Amino acid sequence: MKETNGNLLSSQLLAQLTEARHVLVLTGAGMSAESGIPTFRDAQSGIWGKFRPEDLATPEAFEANPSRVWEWYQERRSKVLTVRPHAGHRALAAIASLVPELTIVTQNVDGLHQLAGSDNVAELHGNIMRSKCSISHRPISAEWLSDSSHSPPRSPYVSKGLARPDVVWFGEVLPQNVLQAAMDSALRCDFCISVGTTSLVQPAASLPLMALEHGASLLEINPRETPLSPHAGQCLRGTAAEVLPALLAQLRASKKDLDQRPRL
Ligand code: BV8
Repeated sequence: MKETNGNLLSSQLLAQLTEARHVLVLTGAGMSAESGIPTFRDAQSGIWGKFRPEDLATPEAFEANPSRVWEWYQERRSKVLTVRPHAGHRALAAIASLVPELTIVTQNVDGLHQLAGSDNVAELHGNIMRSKCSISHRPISAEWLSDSSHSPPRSPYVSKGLARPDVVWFGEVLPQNVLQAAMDSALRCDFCISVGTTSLVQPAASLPLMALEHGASLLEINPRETPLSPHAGQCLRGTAAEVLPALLAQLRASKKDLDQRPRL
């Protein structure tokens, strides 16, 4: 593993990225940090300071106190509505136009990759802007929610059901179609980039290792070391909004260089 501060990909990894046919990018909460969304394990602020996210993002927490969990998500939703993608999100969307295939698999629930123009995005943990019935799991419209004075609103489908965020809580299985697509990408990709994740939450954290086991190159972008770091070909110790635009510039130059080489 080659650890470098700053933004420059090694010549070996740059060559592999330039020749890559399918790039898989796994993103975590650190990808959204510079858009102003606190990472999942950053200290919670305000009234939520006394709670750990892991203790709120569970079916048991919702069962025990639906209103507290609903209000936590309502506050996070209102934050998501105020933020925009940053240069790192836009760089990933631009890198996708330089390689034959790029898949983003995100643990984030904020929709920022799609807002930045990325279209091949697998939301492993759902999306905070969607709501569903706590029993039937059928989608509940924003209109239904806005007409309700309850917190959380009741479900329109099942009498004992409640509205809940359409996200995957700890202890819940991931949407199988999304997980299957993510695993297919991990098995097929030849270059994997892990950005802004502690690499602790499963099964997401296993994807870069699956890619590595199937011969892919592995790059980690994270200001701090993670359990994935020792397995990476290179770790760029910088932030998403700094490193990804620099990676885009390096790849553009390398692709141009490749195109100008005489065909033997
Ligand atoms: C499941 C949605 C079947 C909700 C989330 C195997 C081993 C051990 C445990 C398990 C296992 N299999 C299953 C489990 C249990 C559990 C789990 O993994 N627990 C962990 C804590 C050990 N997994 C599950 O329950 C999953 N379900 O597997 O079902 C099953 C069930 C039970 C038992 C067995 C099998 C469901 C997991 C999904 C949980 N839902 N989110 C919501 O958002 O409210 S996960 C949540 O954590 C977020 O999605 C978040 O993205 C994710 C992961 O955290 P990170 O993204 O890494 O974020 P974090 O804040 O931790 O770190 C930020 C990182 O960014 C840091 O590294 C930091 O250095 C870096 N950073 C900071 N700033 C920047 C930056 N990087 C770049 N630029 C910056 N500017």
